[in-house]
Amino acid sequence: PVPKDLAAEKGVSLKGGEKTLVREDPTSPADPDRTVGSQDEAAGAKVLEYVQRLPDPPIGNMKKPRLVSSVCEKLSEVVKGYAERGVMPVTLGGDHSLAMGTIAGSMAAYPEACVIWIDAHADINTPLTTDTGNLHGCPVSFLLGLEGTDVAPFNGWVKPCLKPERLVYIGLRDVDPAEKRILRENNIKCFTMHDVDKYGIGKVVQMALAHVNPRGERPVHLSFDVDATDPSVAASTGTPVRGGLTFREGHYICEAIAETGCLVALDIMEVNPTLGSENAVEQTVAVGCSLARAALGETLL
Ligand code: DIR
Ligand code: MN
Ligand code: MN
Ligand code: MN
Repeated sequence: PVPKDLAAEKGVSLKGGEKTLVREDPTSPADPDRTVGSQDEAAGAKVLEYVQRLPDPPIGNMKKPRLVSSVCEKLSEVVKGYAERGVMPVTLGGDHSLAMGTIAGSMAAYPEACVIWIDAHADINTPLTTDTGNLHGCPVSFLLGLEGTDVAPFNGWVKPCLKPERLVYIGLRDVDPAEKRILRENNIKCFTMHDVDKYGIGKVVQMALAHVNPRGERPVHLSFDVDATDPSVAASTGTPVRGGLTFREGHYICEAIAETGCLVALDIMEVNPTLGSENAVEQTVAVGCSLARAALGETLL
């Protein structure tokens, strides 16, 4: 369950309901709502299976736009459903384009939420600026509603839901020229690896939180791309970049956010078990799980 004070403050209620936030464990057999998520997930799996079989030629530069859009739309509904019930959605992925869905879902349940994006990359290309056409390089631009993002199939469901001042990055070290321009023009706060070296991770996280959540009253969505960590820490990922966060720096970020008591949603992204040696896969999966546990407060006393 999300922190009680946050949940109570939002006063979220179930659809059509007199019932307010479920604070107990919603997976308990006594809870009549326990199947809601799994029904959604089953439907989501069917959507994925169906859409994967459809031809999905590029639209402009975007690769697999229909597949990505359908999966993210379904995911946003599942995440929103959990968040509205006061349960913390933890999404383990997977392509970071999925954050379009998870953050859309979080923002629907908690419009005042802020986003902390941990990544080697800014993932803020638009359909007009992307060179690779990979949508995992673009999710942030859709959430912000930047120029060029009002395109099918995404404009069928993604609405601009995130303000640039509610977003902060940590770990950046591979940002495209067009992305740098977008970050500058929108005045988005970024802590690169240079800043981590300069200030240390403790100060960086403190400054990042002071930027997006100065009074500690906003719900926090943490979107953690494992490629933010160094390839020696998490190698089985699609676009590794040397010079990343250490194992401890990655965990420190998660712990410090857990400590705020404001975390309402978590993504651990870009763990790809089809890449790298068996050892690399085992280590990357273990690191992903460990980061998730740290964000949920496991390592705090
Ligand atoms: C590059 C790489 N900026 C792109 N981005 C990655 O494809 O748009 N993002 N790898 O995760
Ligand atoms: Mn990413
Ligand atoms: Mn990345
Ligand atoms: Mn990526």
